[in-house]
Amino acid sequence: AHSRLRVLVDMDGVLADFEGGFLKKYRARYPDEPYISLEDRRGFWVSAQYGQLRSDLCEKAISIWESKDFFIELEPLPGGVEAVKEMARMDNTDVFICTSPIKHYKHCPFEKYAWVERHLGHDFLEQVILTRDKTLITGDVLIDDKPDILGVEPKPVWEHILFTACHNKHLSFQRRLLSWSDDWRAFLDSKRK
Ligand code: BVP
Repeated sequence: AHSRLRVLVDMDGVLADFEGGFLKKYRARYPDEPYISLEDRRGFWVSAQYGQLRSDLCEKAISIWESKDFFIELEPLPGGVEAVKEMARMDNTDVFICTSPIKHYKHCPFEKYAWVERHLGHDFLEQVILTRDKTLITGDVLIDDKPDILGVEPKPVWEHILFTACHNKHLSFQRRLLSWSDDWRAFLDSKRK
């Protein structure tokens, strides 16, 4: 007997280009302020690295993703939408988009649903999980660019595979997906029972 494989896919930095979208809008809004090139990004939190550059830049960075239309206008990362659609068509496979909204809730949760509808279709809204604590969600695999995924559950069910992003490429990590051109199908097959 075989059981179904449940795949959890993160949104920002995995399906949607948060870092590229942030830098473009930050530079447009604050053309005279210093910025951090994607090559120089370190650490998951954009706000923390901007705050280290100059303390007032932390809140300037935050103002970008708290603005209307930030999340809906993020460009899809290459191959991500196609990969998720293919996963959803695979036998014995359930795919969910598992994403943490920011606490400034005026635009972000709405725009995350709108992004999924725009790029994956209305029916895919059934697969969206918004949570600030991914350790509570059960699944076989979590594809996410954040290196440390912590929450109240000390032993999450899923295996985390790190999706490579500008901020995490220098870290050593057990399992990685270098991009959506990498062999995600083989990784999923290795998890099937
Ligand atoms: O909604 C995104 C953006 C936000 O955190 C969420 C990360 O969600 P996951 O990718 O883990 O699902 N976010 C917030 C800050 C700073 C807040 Br203060 C940041 O620097 N980077 C970031 O992604």
